[in-house]
Amino acid sequence: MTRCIATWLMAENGIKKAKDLLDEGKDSAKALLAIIQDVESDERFVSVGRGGLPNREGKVQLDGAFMDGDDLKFGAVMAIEDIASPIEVAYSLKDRDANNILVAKGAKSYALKKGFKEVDNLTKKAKERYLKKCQEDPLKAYDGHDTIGAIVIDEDGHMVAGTSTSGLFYKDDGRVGDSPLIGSGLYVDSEVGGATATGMGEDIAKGCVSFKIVDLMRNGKSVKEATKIAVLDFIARLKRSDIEARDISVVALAKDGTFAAYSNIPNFTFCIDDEKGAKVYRLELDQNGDQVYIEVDDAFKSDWLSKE
Ligand code: SD4
Repeated sequence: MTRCIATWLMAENGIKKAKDLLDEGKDSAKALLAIIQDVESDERFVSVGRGGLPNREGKVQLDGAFMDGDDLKFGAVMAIEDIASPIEVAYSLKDRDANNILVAKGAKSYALKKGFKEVDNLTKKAKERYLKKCQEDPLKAYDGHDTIGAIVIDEDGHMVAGTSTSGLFYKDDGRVGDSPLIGSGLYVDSEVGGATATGMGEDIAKGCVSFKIVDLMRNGKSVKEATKIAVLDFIARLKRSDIEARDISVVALAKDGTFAAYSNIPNFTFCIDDEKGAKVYRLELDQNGDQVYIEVDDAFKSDWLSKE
């Protein structure tokens, strides 16, 4: 059995590529990179990779992380500029004994020394989007940002997880969200399963939500229960401090291939490969707050893709 899951319907094409690679016998890391790089390089997706959402200063600063569930090694880059694929740089860092989280200038100079190409991530469209945003009043940082987060299991039971994002639109220079933080934006352990989050990083990071989901599974909860409990308990905890949780959405994959999603927003979508191929589902909650997955149709997809 092999399986891939990823946040948002933008992952559909990448999931197809990953499934083909897994069917050819390639390992989970190759498949995960295929999912995330497909999104990073597709300029229709304005919140990941090239053409990502600029910060307040008009710079595209990207975050990404890779985690290996067999040995728990990881690599991460934060606020990296002028590099097209943060996930690939993060992946290249994971086997280092030290110095495997790099930020900003240090991350870029490492990447250039490693042979990654310097590119201008502020595409014409990203610049136009930024200039329009500058004229809005009041300026609001939180808008139209979706992170690609993915988890893959290969035929050997080797699990990996990864994330890539430009983070919040119009964020402060140097701001980092949950996505490249191990335990918050992603976590995976091949002995148990993996989870990844998308939404408001400043909230998600307070609860180490991805680690929490894996921990609940480790302690006997099903993947469906774990995602629901982790998100709802965390929202309740924030409420006890008078904090209204902003967007939190998660997907998770157990080592047996079962999967789940949970969210506190409407129309959270995710992609999964099953026996019949890549599928895109929209999450709904029933009257008990339990997850129902509805396959999305082409009209929903084109509507979503046409939104900026
Ligand atoms: C962040 N969690 O930088 C990311 C943004 C995101 O859906 O995932 N948005 O906070």
